[in-house]
Amino acid sequence: MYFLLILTVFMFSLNVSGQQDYKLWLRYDKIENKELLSGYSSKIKGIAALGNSKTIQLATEELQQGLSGLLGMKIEIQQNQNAQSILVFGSKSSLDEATQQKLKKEFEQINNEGYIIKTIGSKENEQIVITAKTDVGVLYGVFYFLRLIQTNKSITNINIVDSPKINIRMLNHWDNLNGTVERGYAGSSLWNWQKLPDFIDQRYIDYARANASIGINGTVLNNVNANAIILTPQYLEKVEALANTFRPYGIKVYLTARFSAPIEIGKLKTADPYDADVINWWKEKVKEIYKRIPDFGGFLVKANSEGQPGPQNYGRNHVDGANMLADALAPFGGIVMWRAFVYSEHDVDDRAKQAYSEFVPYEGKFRDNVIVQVKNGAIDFQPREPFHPMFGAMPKTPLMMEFQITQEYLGFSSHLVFLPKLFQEVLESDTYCKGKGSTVAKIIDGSLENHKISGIAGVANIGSDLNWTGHPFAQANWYGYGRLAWNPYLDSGLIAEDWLRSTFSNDKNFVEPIKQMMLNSREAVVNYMTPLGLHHIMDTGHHYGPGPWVSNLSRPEWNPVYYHKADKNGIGFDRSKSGSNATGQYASEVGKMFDDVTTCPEKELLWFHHLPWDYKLSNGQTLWNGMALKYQEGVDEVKTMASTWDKMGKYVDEQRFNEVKMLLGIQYKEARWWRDACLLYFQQFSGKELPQGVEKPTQTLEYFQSLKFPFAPGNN
Ligand code: BDP
Repeated sequence: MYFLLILTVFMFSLNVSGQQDYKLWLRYDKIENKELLSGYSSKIKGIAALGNSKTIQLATEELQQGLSGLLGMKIEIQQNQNAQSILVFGSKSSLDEATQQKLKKEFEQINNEGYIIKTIGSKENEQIVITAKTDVGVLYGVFYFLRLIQTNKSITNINIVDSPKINIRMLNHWDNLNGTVERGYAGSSLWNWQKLPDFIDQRYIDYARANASIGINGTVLNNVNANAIILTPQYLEKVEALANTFRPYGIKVYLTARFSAPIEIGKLKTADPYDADVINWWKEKVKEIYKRIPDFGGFLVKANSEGQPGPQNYGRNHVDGANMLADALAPFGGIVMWRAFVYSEHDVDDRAKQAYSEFVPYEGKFRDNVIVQVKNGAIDFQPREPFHPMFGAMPKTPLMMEFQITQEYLGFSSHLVFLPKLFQEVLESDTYCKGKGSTVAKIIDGSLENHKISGIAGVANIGSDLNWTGHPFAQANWYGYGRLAWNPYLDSGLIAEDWLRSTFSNDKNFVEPIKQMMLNSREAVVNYMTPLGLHHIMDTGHHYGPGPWVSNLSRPEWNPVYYHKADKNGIGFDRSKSGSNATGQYASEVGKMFDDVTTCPEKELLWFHHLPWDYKLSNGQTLWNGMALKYQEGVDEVKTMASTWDKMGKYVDEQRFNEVKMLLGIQYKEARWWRDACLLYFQQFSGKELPQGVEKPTQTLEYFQSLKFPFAPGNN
């Protein structure tokens, strides 16, 4: 009996502890503020659910579960639209004529995924209607409505008309068929290929629901370094099962296509995109996929990049490859997302210039259903990169942004870094391609050139960890990415606040300091890893920790020394006119600004310029002193983050409080590691003492250089 009791208590606590993180931002805890609570309750006496599709059923369950939790009372569902003080929801065609008429103007303003949330009726007979042109639009509206209550916003005389600004809002999973995740730091892949198609893990449903709640509508299931086996019938059956699971949540499935698949699984001798058998093989393959998955999204392709096969193996080019696949997909409405992440060890030109040099000449040559996927940054997802020069350089070609949500270069899942701040900086960058105001956001949402398709991709940070993302705060990066994919003009502060209120607490004394902590976290990581425009100085292979000294890799542009170019005379990569002239790839207003050392923003200084150690920064410090102080500033910020968090115990459950506390401890340790290792290494060239205010390194350079991490995660 005694044993049983202990066991039950233990199991309960295990269960609860697992759930704290697992629920993400969809917690629906009861509203604490009594006044607010009674206000909400008086407006929602019941729910009328109109329609009976699977999606409407899900929306109904979500509303019932959400409101029951938030309001602490059971909410009845009815099918009748005409009762009093109820929340009515359903798509346009399910509403009565009169309501449809009342919302005519609003319906004209939304697209197929948009929604309307509006208070209608007289004071005595008030109703809130959540509606849309499609059932998925209704589901998005339901999540939005729940968020309003979760974050304690008013629902009085509500009038919201909202549509996503980007069509394709996508997660890219770099998941391998063996269950590992390339650059994944949250456990293994969510997809259990072994048990699919017969076993549908609850995790898949929870994943789809979480994505729908932030408007994500596409998922690429497998790694860009693709395995052709995913395209065999054996695996397509499993993909189909996932597609069926995700469909009611408005999520389409996409796959990466290995260019050499016709050889590897098709038994052809070639994968030449001009070969008739190859063309036919892809046509048949696509037909086979659509037979199983009628709403299949299309292919994502990494070709002739980092050793992946591609059209160039046959003397063809990216357009040839992309268009061949596009032609196979076009009859079914599928698209090709062709990645522009290319650089070659045989090209002696600056790596930062290579994607532009290779792709811009293809302007206007891709089929209508091809979208070119451009990484954030011409190098590779660094803590800070200037916006990619391809944005603004190919007006006729829809370009898709690829952000990295998984923290390959930002401390894996042990560092708290709020990425929407980084994303916002990039989205707001002005390319000047059509004069002032031609921001990256306007290019990727298609508004600048009126493109028919527009897209955004985020390399997922999700895995099998109980908390999904490894770090409780990394959930905010998944969440924030989704919110920005829906509306790339959102402010990251607002996103942080919504996330905190939904995930932790609405208490101002918690929200304000922790929001600030999140917003500062991006600059902190830049400072303790790569201040003043430094980049790509992490250790190689696994990318864990600092490695500015690495110089022995076969490809020059894989070595950190290629990027910082530190020597006795100074540090930085000269990409100005006198150097690689990467600045020449930007519109002249932008190029000129970067080119001139006096107008180049200091945060990008060493990205574009090689400068002497005693170069004077705007604050009067020498470059060496200023750089060292920036490293220290980064470390200090992490210390501040940790002490801010330490005061939050009363607002957060013990489990999550302790997790974040321990992780901030790791981050502080690793921030010091970065500072010490980089400064000791660069000091060999500067020959100067560390300035006052910078802590003495805890170890020698030799010690840092001797560290090895053979089992660092994500490097399979
Ligand atoms: C680099 C990653 C590598 C990816 C590659 C890509 O280190 O694992 O395969 O990008 O995006 O950042 O293709």
